Amino acid sequence: MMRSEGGFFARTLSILAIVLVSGTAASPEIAASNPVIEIAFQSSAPYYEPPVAVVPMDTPIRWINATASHHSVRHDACIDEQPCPFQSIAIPPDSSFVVAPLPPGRYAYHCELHPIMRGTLLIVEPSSMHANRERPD
Ligand SMILES: [Cu+2]
Repeated sequence: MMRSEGGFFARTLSILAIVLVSGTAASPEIAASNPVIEIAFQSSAPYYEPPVAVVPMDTPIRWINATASHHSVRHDACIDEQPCPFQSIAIPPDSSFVVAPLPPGRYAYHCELHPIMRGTLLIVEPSSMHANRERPD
């Protein structure tokens, strides 16, 4: 009996430890009620980290430039005369760029200054992050 209670407390403590670690990783300036997906510019491949970001549809996206160069974020459709979901100016070092929440879909984007830099946003409905509702019978 004592041993099983000890096991319970050990498991509870390890769960608390995980919560504390993830809480420390988040910036205290970003309240838990307003999560932001963060993507980092990089000077070498894959250039955007993560290169494919899976984002819940109600979540803003922030690109952070910690490199020594200017970079930008431009949706691929903005090159043509198609609707342009998002496009930044050249983002200086130590600056960031935020896009408001987007409708679900796949958004391929690039850096206007360095066309080799390519990334993708996968905007998903929150339910599809947990369960597959389209499972066939
Ligand atoms: Cu760039």
